[in-house]
Amino acid sequence: MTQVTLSVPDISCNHCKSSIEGAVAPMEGVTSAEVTIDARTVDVTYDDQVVDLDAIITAIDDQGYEVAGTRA
Ligand SMILES: [Cu+2]
Repeated sequence: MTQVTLSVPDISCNHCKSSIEGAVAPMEGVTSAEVTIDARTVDVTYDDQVVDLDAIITAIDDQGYEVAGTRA
């Protein structure tokens, strides 16, 4: 399993949280997706044999949120 923390500066409220979690969590290969509103981050755990990070970033992008970067 791969764990990544994505920085998404436009996260501001519970709506953002549910939009992003609702888009990423159901993806094939994603084990968990959790938005921390205060930190404006998305913690994602995924199987990189099944889904790649670009696809996860695209899914967040499709919800209208730009991923500014990753944190280790
Ligand atoms: Cu919001």
